[in-house]
Amino acid sequence: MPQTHCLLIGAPVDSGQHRPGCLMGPAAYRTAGLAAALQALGHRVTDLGDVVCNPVEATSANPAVHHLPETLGWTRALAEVGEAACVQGMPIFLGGDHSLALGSVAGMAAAAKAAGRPLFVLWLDAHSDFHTPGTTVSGNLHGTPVAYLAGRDFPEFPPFPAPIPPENICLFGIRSVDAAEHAALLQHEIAINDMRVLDERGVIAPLREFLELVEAADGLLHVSLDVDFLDPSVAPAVGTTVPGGATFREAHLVMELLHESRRVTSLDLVELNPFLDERGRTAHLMVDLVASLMGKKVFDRPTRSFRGQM
Ligand code: 4U7
Ligand code: MN
Ligand code: MN
Ligand code: MN
Repeated sequence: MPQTHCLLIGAPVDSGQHRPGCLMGPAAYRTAGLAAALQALGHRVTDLGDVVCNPVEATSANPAVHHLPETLGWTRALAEVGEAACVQGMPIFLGGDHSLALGSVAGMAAAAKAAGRPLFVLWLDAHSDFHTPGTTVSGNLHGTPVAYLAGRDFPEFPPFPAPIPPENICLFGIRSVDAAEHAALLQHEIAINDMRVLDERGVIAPLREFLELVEAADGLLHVSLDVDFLDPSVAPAVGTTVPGGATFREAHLVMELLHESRRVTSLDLVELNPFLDERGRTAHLMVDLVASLMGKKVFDRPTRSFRGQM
């Protein structure tokens, strides 16, 4: 199995929502043994440490929007660090709330553009995160990154480097969509695999359909994993719990299929709030999911003829 150079990028972002704690995420992933888990699979790991945010002064026309200067600062810093990192290997952003993806995906889009390759995004989340700063009611900018990367109206932000065409975006696991997001999603050809679809079809068929598109286009694939993609019964350490999420095995199966595709080039781990965890179980589950994504198998079948091989 070819080795990957994993670049851990700490993004202690807490400004995209109101409940403090996501800033402890990078430390929790390190404590839960993320680097060692990757090294055990034969990968090379470089921990780039935590990124620092310099706020950018700005105001929004929407009075609900809060912490805009911090969010702009993170967006700029993470895009820069991420773009530089993906030349060396696979950036893994350790969040931090989901507003960090405004920067991480911008960095990946800039790099993809420079390389002349199309970028695809798989969004594993309970929420569609399709608000703009103009439509958000909560004012929590962690609910906006998909709209930013799709090229929607973000007057307060730097223009997105290379807006991602809707057919290159796949929402997976969603079960909470606000009215304004719903109306906007109807105008975009984004693949929406909500939990109703996954109940009916399982995770394999819809995910393979998307991965085939990535393969056919020889694309780069960014995966954004929001802890609330998982059911809160297995992943309690999250501020925005929504019942009816992916089970333990569904989530691992998604990761195993992603590994087999060999297509994933960057990853966000977001929304972990260690302050809400139970003896580190959510942090450990997230580390185990990354291990599955990076090649850990339930049982490593040595040959094709081995009984039980698919
Ligand atoms: B997350 C919400 F109202 N849509 O805008 C909002 F339901 O990154 C939630 O997916 C956003 O966790 C959740 O505040 C953002 C809400
Ligand atoms: Mn999210
Ligand atoms: Mn979410
Ligand atoms: Mn959340």
